[in-house]
Amino acid sequence: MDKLLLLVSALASLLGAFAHTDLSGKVFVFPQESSTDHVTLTPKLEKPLKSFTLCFRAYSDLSRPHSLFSYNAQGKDNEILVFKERAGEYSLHIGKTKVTFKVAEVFPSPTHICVTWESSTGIAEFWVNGKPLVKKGLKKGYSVAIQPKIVLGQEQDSYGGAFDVNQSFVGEIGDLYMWDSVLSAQQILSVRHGSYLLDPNVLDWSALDYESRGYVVIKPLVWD
Ligand SMILES: *[C@@H]1O[C@H](CO)[C@@H](O)[C@H](O)[C@H]1NC(C)=O
Ligand SMILES: [Ca+2]
Repeated sequence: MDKLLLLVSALASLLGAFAHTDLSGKVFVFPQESSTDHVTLTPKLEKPLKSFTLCFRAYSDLSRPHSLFSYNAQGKDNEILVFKERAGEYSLHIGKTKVTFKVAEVFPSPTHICVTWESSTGIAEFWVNGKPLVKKGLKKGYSVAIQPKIVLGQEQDSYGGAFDVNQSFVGEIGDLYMWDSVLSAQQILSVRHGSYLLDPNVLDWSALDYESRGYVVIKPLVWD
């Protein structure tokens, strides 16, 4: 009996460690500024990324610069970084190179963001609330390294750490999905309206493998 209990609890903790959680209709709330509170996401990635689409919703009233999505590979800072510089200005970093995107926006307001990039042309698209911003180009021919640390809530300057309180995220993030391809305009609009029929094969909010540290709370999504 004791052995059985032991086995059951060992199995349960194993399942717990590898659990995929369905966070549909929920957000991570980062309620307080810190240099520690964050969530680490584990993606499904087997080969370097030659293209990707990343979509998520964010709601924050921070007016200072802050990180929205920080993807570092071993020895490679800002392999992918989605960053908000100020109201109306976002930046995308790939392989440490940066481009900026400007948008007329009401601040603060809930935003749905999609970012796409393809190595073959280097073209990056940035969509805010279903509106495509002016395309930019960076890192043509590059491949994004795998085995990343993907962090929400903080901006990494090392592999999984070296956070800066002044770049931390305070607010709510949800509906985060990532594909290893560039979605079409029509697909991006359908994602914005909550259709995730297109299998998000890198990160899937409805089957999320994550670990949270510090003051991070899961709550229902009450805005969109
Ligand atoms: C963060 O910003 C504050 C106010 O500007 C400044 O005093 C502080 O040194 C900064 N902290 C870090 C770690 O950069
Ligand atoms: Ca960084």
